[in-house]
Amino acid sequence: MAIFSPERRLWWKEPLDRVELSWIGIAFIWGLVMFFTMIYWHFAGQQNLSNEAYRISLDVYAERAEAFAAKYTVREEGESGIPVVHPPPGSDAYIIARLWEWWPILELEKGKSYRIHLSSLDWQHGFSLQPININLQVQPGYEMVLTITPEKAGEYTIVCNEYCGIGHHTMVGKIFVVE
Ligand SMILES: [Cu+2]
Repeated sequence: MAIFSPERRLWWKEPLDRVELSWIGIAFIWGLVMFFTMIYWHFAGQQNLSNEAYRISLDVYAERAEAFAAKYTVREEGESGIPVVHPPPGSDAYIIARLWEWWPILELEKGKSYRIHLSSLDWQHGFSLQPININLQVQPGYEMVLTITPEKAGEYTIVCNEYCGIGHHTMVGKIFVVE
């Protein structure tokens, strides 16, 4: 403990000890390794989505999503009558995040790719697709576009993973993947 001044007052001018220098070297190299791993993992890790993002106004996004749903709705689901939309393979699909729902429900075909557009009409929500664990922040004014090819048929759940108010826990959506 440095209660008393060091005996040799100019201790900071002394050469680095070998051990100290080694640790600085190890920490520096490890920092570099982690930095480049971050870049490498973006491509190799199959964990991050190489997504696209565009600025878009709320009105334009709402209009496109509603037109999309009006065009491809095949049925309605649940008490709230939320539309189930089945877009043609290879096309663009829209999901609106808002207090407190993911609208509409998508029905996609297995093995076909789609461009999924995501945006919020109020404030920040978190898109979390379960159980495959794809996570994206959803912001008003920006649309995130992800190109996906579902590999397994079944029912997927979208949960909101950014706290967005009193109904946050009820903000659950669905994507069906059919054969
Ligand atoms: Cu939310």
